[in-house]
Amino acid sequence: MVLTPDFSAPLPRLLGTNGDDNEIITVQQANDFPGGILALSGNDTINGSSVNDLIFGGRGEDDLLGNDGNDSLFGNKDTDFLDGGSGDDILFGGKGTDILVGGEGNDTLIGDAGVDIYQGGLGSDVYVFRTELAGIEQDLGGVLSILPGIPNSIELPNAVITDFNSAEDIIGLTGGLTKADLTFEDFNSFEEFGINTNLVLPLLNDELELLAKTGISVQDLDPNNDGILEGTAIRIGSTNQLLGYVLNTEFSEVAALPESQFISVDF
Ligand SMILES: [Ca+2]
Ligand SMILES: [Ca+2]
Ligand SMILES: [Ca+2]
Repeated sequence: MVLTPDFSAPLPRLLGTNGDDNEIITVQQANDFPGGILALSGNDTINGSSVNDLIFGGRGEDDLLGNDGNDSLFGNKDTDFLDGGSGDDILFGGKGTDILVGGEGNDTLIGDAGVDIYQGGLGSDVYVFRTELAGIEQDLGGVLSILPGIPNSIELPNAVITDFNSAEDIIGLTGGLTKADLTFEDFNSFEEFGINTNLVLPLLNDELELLAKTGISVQDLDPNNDGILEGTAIRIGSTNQLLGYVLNTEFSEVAALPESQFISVDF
């Protein structure tokens, strides 16, 4: 488990192995290798330095921690946990279900395919919805027998925002959409899925372990512990496709945000 310098790229970088890498980046490594750290395959845990880090998790289930500094973290494929720490960080979840935690500072959280969980923390954070991935349906036929009452299929949110602060947080939209293209309505998980989440949670051990690691608690998601997730559903008006959920907000509060809190993002 060692990082290998690679001077063949335009900017010098450090390569991990195709196994599980567990590395703590030094300030000198971060400064000497502006091309960043590529952890390659494997389930990697990479701890950034106290200065600005650029870290790519590669394939596998990766934990990338930026710590201090303005960091850019890329989870790449599979289920990843990205934590920017303090500073103004940019987190790219990549494909797969990812949990993105911004921490202190003004962070930008960007998912991809798969349901992404966003927690921006303190600061004015930008939560990006990928409009081109709206309205994806998940067939629930396989679990119908153990959870009677649930629908045959559900529409997956592109992202779930867990800690939206309407005083300073921002919704980022790809594809040139603006606030005028969106609709806002109440979201209630019991009405949507026909089941109390307390009944589902025991079936989600892996997901709960991942949540525990990120510092997001079930209490954060469901503050009054009634087994029902509530908030705002944001849809694309013209197609009625679901973009995502903003938990623990009133839809009227999100709908009343000024247009300046919805920005177009491109990357
Ligand atoms: Ca690796
Ligand atoms: Ca940071
Ligand atoms: Ca933040």
